[in-house]
Amino acid sequence: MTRTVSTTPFDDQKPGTSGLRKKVPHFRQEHYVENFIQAIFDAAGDYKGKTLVIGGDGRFYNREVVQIAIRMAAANGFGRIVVGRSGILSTPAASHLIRKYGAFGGIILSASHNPGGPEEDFGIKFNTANGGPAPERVTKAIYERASTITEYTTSDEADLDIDINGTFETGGATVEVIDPVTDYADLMEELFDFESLRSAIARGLTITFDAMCAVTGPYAKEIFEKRLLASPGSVLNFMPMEDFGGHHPDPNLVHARMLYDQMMGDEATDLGAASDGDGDRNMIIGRGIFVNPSDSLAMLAANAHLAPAYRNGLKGVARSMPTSAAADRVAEKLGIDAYETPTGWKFFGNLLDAGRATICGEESFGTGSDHVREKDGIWAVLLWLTILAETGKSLSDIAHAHWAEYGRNYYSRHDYEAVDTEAANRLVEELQGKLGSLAGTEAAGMTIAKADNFAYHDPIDDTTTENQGIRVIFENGSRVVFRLSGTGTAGATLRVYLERFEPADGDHDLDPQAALANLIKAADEIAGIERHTGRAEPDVIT
Ligand code: G16
Repeated sequence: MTRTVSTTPFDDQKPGTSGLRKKVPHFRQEHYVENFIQAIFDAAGDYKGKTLVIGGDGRFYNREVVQIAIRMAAANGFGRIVVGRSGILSTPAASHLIRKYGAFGGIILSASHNPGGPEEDFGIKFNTANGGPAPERVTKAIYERASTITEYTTSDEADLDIDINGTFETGGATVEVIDPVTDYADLMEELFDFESLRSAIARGLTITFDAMCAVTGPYAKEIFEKRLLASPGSVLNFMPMEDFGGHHPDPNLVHARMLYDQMMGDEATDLGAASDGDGDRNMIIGRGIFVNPSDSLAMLAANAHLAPAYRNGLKGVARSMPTSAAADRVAEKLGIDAYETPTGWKFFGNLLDAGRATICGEESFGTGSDHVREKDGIWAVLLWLTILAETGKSLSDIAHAHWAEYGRNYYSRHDYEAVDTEAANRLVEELQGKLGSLAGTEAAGMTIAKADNFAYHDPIDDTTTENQGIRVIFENGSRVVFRLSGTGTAGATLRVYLERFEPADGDHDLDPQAALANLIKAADEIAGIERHTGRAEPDVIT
């Protein structure tokens, strides 16, 4: 029976860079989940009788919220609800299903790369009919609705058995529980030449994929080991766990250290890759070489034509502002447009929908294409595998040839995590206050050419988004960007993005931290990082 429940609003249901992310105990407060889901439905428009996709990355609390979401979706009048078996869907797979089934949208339960467990993180995100994260205007409307909500609609229907595929009728809606992997794996077979990848693997091309005890395990097993016949054991940590085995499912040099160490040693395979909690991020490592995400984006764009889906070329390339400009150089050579957007995959949606960009990427280990409207970890790995298979070259050779052609954008991101929020805000305010007077001054012996706070004008819907990160650009072309993360759940995370260009005929084999040493010094001089945060060193360097 459908029933209306009285509630009072919470004042903190403001979606961040990617949905609402909080600690599990916070989400477990009475009405907290229901309020937010109702706010999504109320803000999202006319969905009566339409299809909703529901799934998540399998983290702790996923199963309970899937049942709540099913009950509420049915009670609110959705006609059809498509759920990944056991409540599982990787974020790119959910994006694909929304598009494939012509759904009104999807609710994706994930806190991405953040840790999981009873005291750890949880998240709820709404994706719209194009398969992409809800744009700013929708997330704003959700927040406004959540801030004034007085009731939500649910039902007394019992929990459904979501551990078997099948079709159920509940609360006036049809619920389809489907295999979470098949549609996605089939899509990958359409984009890439699996036959040719299989023969390259049979000839000896090897891969190690670390699923980090997160959602991509079953996807990677199916695609790499079952369909491409990579040797059993190529996929590591493939059993999704509610707490990700106690680790951060964050594919970077700190949290995917085991894979990194393997790839730097005698046990290295031709390609090493990892993805995150919900399967949208990727980390790429070759034998003895880590490729940072900004370079990976540029190299994928330069070589994408080797895969059937991109044989006819790219329409454009887009990157988030803090991502290095390496991809811009490729776009210039290819004679296609390059776009610079704020951090957040949602900003790529319009460009992809309008056919302006084919490949997008971010420094935060995200790359994807117009096949879905989310970044896609396994897609990036398959494109790299294709490049290795088609060229017969090592990843190191490909990277060095790339830098010899385009030059190298030495790049690193320094994260200061769980910083006192007030201290972080003071740092940003102080920086903002002196933006106008920085040009012409020196830091670490380098002259500042320009400093601003990045604003983005969307060429498709004409909206402007301001305050997206403070950029300090030096006369020698180097750059430091300061931004506060929009995905953390404890205090503030200060991100400092560092970039220095080394021309095509320069030295491309420096340790990035050494190559950027002067810029690191300049960043502290300009922003007073240690003075404000009390931290002499970042917590995570990628
Ligand atoms: C999300 C967004 C990305 C963004 C990243 C980091 O990724 O989808 O677009 O680059 O967060 O954001 P921030 O710097 O604000 O923490 P994910 O993988 O967490 O969904």
